[in-house]
Amino acid sequence: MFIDRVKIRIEGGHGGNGVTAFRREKFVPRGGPSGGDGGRGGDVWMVADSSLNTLLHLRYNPLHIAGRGMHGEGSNRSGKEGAEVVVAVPVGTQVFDPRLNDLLFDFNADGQRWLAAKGGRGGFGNAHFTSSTNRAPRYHQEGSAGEELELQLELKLLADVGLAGYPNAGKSTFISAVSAARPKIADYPFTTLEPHLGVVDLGDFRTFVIADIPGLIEGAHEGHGLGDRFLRHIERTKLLLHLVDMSSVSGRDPVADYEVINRELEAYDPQLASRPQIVVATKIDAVDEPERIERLRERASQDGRAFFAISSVTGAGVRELIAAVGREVEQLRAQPPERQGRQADDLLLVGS
Ligand SMILES: Nc1nc2c(ncn2[C@@H]2O[C@H](COP(=O)(O)OP(=O)(O)OP(=O)(O)O)[C@@H](O)[C@H]2O)c(=O)[nH]1
Ligand SMILES: [Mg+2]
Repeated sequence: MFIDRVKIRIEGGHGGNGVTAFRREKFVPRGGPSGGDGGRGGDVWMVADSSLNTLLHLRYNPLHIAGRGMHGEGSNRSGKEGAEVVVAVPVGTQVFDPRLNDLLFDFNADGQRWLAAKGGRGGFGNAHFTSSTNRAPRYHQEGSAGEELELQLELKLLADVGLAGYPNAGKSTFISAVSAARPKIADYPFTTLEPHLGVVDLGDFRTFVIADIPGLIEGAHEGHGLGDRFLRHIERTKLLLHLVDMSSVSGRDPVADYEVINRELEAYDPQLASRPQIVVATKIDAVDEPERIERLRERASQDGRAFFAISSVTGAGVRELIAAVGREVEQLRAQPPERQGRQADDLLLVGS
């Protein structure tokens, strides 16, 4: 199961109570007030951890309460602070207030920490209230409750490049050929039921991340096929690779496929449709009529889009494509990030 949306509840630790106490010493008839303060409740922190890539661990563990502060003690001893709790989330997690739908925090770098709920204050002990007019206060404060809140977490995979295309277009085969990702590949539509990420290594420590998502079909924006809900995983990509099946046995018209998918992208989010797109003719090892490729090349150039023809099986054209994608990604990364949209009605579960 691939989970990318989860609600958690967090509570800062309760502060410890102050205490009322008086010194008792031999030969000192009336010791002064000596009640210590309660300890602060622990805080709840959230921290981005790049070794995680789902929110699944939180689905089964939605409640996170930091430790209570200890109560104060006599002899002016303060209570110990409550232990903090750290909730680890994948990089790319966004935190929303579920009541107002406000974005509270956006984890976009490994190791980023965010103070999500503060622990409660410890109460003062009676020693704290001693003054010239009240030398023997007989009261103390209770500790206060920590912050309590519900948080909606959403994970959008942070990929640079998104794959779009019909089911069976060869998306998963392509990502397997260029990265260590191993999504299932099969000769039937809707093999991929959940998003996969692959890291492509360009050498010299240069990498980019590709997201393979389930295929789209006509009417996906109305829920046909698996619908368009997986497109949210490529909403934040910088570049789309639009894969189109060229194989003669597919019996499909490449240009019509290309146009249908672009209409679905447009229906989902016009911004996504206007994102830089490279058109990729796939399975060229299985093409009997090369004019199919030429027609798509021409259609792509009408839209001012770069065009590549590849075979993930023989490797033809793959290196050239990856090099071009790498260059484009690096250029796009250098530009300021655009504003990110978000869907209000995202599904709770994504995947099988
Ligand atoms: N001959 C040939 N077959 C390919 C090539 N790439 C993919 N295929 C085959 O096409 C079929 C579909 O490939 P997938 O990679 O699963 O396609 P997909 O786009 O991920 O499909 P969904 O996950 O269903 O959307 C499989 O049988 C692959 O072996 C290629 O370059 N040449
Ligand atoms: Mg697939």
